[in-house]
Amino acid sequence: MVYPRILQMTTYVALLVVFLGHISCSEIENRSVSDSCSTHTILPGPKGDVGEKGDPGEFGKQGKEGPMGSKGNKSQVGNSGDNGLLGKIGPIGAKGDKGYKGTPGLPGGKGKTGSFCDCGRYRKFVGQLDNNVARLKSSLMFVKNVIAGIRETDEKFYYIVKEERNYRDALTQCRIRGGTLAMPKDQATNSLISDYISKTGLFRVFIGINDIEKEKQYMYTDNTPLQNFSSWKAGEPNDGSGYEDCVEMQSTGDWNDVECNLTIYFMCEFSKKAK
Ligand code: GN1
Ligand code: CA
Repeated sequence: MVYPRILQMTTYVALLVVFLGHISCSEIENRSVSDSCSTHTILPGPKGDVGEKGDPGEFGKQGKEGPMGSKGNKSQVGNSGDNGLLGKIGPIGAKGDKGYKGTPGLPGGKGKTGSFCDCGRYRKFVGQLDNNVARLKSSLMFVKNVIAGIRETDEKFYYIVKEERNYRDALTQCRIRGGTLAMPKDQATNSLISDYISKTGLFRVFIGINDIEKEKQYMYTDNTPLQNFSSWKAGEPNDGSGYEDCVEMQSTGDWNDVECNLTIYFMCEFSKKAK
């Protein structure tokens, strides 16, 4: 690339010499000093030697930013990450199937020699016990019903105290004995008590009902109100004297309100439950 350029420059120099030659001859002709120009043809000299190699050029300007390169190839698989956090506890699984039956255990040691059972004697003894229990029950029944003259249900004993007392004293006497005035709360109990009164040859006894706290609001002595049951005589309670706040039961089973200061026999009841 350098040599053609040098040749080109050499050609320019030769042409310049020819041109100058013409100029000088014209000037000479104009001055008429010499005729050598008109008589001598100036020929180009021989081709010069190749010039020295030029100095390196300056650094060129920075080129424009090239277009975006194409997508690179997929790289290698990365290293494994760190272990994740422990997950939440899952729901309770379904019940497993029943396991197989285990193998039988080893036989136990030989037992001690048994003693002779005199079963006949035991049977006889038990039979005698049964007889004694029956006789005791009979005796107890006699004492309760004839001597003491009491009545009972599965839950309670009832006892008529043949002492004439007003209502408050009657209640106190029952409590001293460990009970309270009788509280008939259903027809069966009411009938048992009325039968007891009539069989004893009595007409009336105090029972544990009154409206002392509030007129017409009858309460049992355990501070519970009358609920689904009552056995008032026709026309009662009438608060006849204006002071009839306590209740008697008559031999018919009917109830009547009477004055609390009336002194009559009374019926106590006792719970069979251990306190
Ligand atoms: C009795 O005795 P008399 O009739 O005044 C009874 C009242 C009854 C009334 C019914 C102490 O009163 O409680 O409601 O009969 N008083 C006594 O007629 O027994
Ligand atoms: Ca009355």
